[in-house]
Amino acid sequence: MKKIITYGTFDLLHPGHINLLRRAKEIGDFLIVGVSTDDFNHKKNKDAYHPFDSRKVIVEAIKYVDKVIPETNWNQKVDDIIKYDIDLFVIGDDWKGKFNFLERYCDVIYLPRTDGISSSKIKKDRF
Ligand code: C2G
Repeated sequence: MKKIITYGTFDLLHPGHINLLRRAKEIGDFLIVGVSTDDFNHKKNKDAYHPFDSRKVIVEAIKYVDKVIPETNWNQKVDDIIKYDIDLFVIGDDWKGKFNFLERYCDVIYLPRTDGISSSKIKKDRF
C-alpha cells in the first residue's frame, strides 16, 4: 500500500485544496493530511477563519483523505514519515524546493497550485 502525506491549513476549503488532495490520492492508496493547529498557524503567520477542530472535521469529510493528524510544528515531518511508513510527501509547488531534505526518507513531489483561488482571496473578496 502506497502511503502519502501532505500538510496544510486548509482554511475556507476551496477547489485548490481539493485538487491537491485528489491528485495526491491518485498517486497512492492511503492519504494522511497534517492539518495545521491554530498555534502553528500563528507561527506560520496565517490567521485561519475556522479553528483547528472545524478544519479537521472538514478535511476528514473529504473522500480522498484517509487520516488527519495535527500539524503542530515545522519539524514533525520526518517523525511522521517514519511513524506512518510514508512512501511519498506531496505539497503544492508554492513550496517547491523547501522540503527536498525529506528525500532521504521518502519521495517528494511538488504539484502545480490551482491558479486564481486561495483562502486569503476568499477573505478579501467576501468578508
Ligand atoms: N493549494 C493549491 N492551490 C491553491 C491553494 C492551495 O494547490 N490555489 C495547496 C497548497 O500548495 C498546499 C495545500 O493546498 O499544498 C494547502 O494549502 P494551505 O492550506 O495554504 O497550506 P499552507 O499554508 O501552504 O501549509 O508544513 C506545510 C504547511 O503547513 C503548508
